[in-house]
Amino acid sequence: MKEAYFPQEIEKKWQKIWEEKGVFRTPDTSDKPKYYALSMFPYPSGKLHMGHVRNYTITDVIARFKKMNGYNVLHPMGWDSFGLPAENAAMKHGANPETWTDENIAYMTKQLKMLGLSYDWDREVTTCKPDYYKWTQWLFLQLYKKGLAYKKEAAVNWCEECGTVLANEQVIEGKCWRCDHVVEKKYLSQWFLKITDYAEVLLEDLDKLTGWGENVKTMQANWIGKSQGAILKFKVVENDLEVPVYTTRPDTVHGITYLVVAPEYKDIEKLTTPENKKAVVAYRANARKMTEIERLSTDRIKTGVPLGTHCINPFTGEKFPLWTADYALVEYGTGAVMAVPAHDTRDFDFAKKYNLPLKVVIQNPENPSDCRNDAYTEPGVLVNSNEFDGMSNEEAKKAITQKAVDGGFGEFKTQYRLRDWLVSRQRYWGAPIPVVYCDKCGIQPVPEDQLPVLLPKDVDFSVVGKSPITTSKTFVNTTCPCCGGPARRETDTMDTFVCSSWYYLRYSDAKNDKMPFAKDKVNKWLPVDQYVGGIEHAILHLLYSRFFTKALRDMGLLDFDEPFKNLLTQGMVLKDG
Ligand code: HQ5
Ligand code: ZN
Repeated sequence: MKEAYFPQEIEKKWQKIWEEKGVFRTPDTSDKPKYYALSMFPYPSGKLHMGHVRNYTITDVIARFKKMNGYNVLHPMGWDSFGLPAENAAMKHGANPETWTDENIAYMTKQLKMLGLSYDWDREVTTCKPDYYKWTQWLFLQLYKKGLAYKKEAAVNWCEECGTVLANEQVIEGKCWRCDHVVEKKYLSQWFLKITDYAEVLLEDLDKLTGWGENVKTMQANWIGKSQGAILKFKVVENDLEVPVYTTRPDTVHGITYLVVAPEYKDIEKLTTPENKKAVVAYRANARKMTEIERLSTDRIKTGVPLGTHCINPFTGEKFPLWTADYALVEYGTGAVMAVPAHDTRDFDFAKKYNLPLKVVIQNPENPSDCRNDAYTEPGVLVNSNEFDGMSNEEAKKAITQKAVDGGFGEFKTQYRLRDWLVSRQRYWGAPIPVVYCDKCGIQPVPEDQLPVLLPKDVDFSVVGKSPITTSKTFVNTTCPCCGGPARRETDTMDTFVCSSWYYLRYSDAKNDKMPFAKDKVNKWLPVDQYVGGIEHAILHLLYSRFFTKALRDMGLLDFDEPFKNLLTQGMVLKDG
């Protein structure tokens, strides 16, 4: 039986030889053309999952194939080792997240090596190590200096189970992406990255990504959610306030029969008459308890209450009532919507329920007497719209907005659904946000030569309801880099997705201790020629990384527009699916 294949012997033998000869080490300089094959690096959650094995085998096959075809192949591996999963698991096992993470990395490394995957282990990156997170913090400071990182008080997504806030992208159908707990709204002061500055170019450049599947591009385009519309301003009859609304249907403006503001609308108290106050206050209290998913659900019966005040339609001079209803969301547009029940399904349902009038302004060309039992939302010709009668509604969108511009009561407005990326987390196991607070000087970035801001080790992991980092006796109190007086360190840490937004750049120069990476090396190796990973990151990691690449390009740190030339989303291996 000499020819039999004994994997235990032959694989060990060759893996040892590969390791000794360093056959998978990638030189930075070579006559061969470069090829960068990358897998999404794992969370060191314990043991490799078969899903990892599939993902990493696909990339390994590609890397070996390219190597045999004469390419200088970069095929690295590392660890996405900060974040809630590690901290939660560590707490569950009564361990410290660092020890727990280190043990998992050691175990999973052994497993990856047993699989014989062709990695250049010299370029390994581990995001929870100070030699890596120093640069995550440094990049945060560069974003801060550019005005792309800022702190603001906002209604944010809160997961009680995880004890932290979440980014919009981490809320999946109203629930936490990690633990499935229902997400609530809370008012907190948090750090954001200004991804919205890049909304237009993130959308436009999707066209350049010919090596990506249409599904991922469509998901990103929908998430960015560009819409072309108008802001129209309505004067209030009872006082001198104005209510601006954002609409994508300015062509229907002559059909407005009421106006709705969100229960959280900033001027709502001033817009409520004394007689209506009691009902409005009760309605708002109830809305606060509802989740966004409940509020937007299409099968829920819409509710609302009148405020008692009125607005004037500047196009017709007509007076119509103001209502509050929870189908208007304060974060979208201006927090107020003009209601045109004849041509909007939600408005139609609401108007039916509360006996509000309906005025047809777009005619269905096939059935001119339509619009009695349902909203007509298709294109058509304007009627009951003064000088715009007979115009096609697409044409009218422009003409009507132009009239508002000329009359000083409106403007053209492009809007995006994308919100800024909330990156602060009230948790221990993450890169500390490198800022301090001084009573005299306010928010002060930590000077670059004082990085990294190390995670403290003297913490109590058994605390509930607050971040373990706040229990450190050595961490919080510090001195102000500006005036030298006493100051407090930021105790929030960064979302793990900040760490993974630039790891693929670090592999090009993994040991650099002067910079996150040298410009010539990053320009040589990037973009990634083939990226392989799960579809679950379509609008999380893959959008954040595109944003980071563009922001770093604009800072002059690199010279390419897109990080991942070809993308293969392999789908997830799941227990019961
Ligand atoms: C799979 C499974 C499990 C995993 N660290 C992040 C991450 O998702 C990636 C960062 C770039 C943001 C696949 C998964 C992903 C890879 C690593 N996988 N089936 N880490 N049951 O450990 O296919 O889609 O969860 O591409 O393994 O997954 S991870
Ligand atoms: Zn100071």
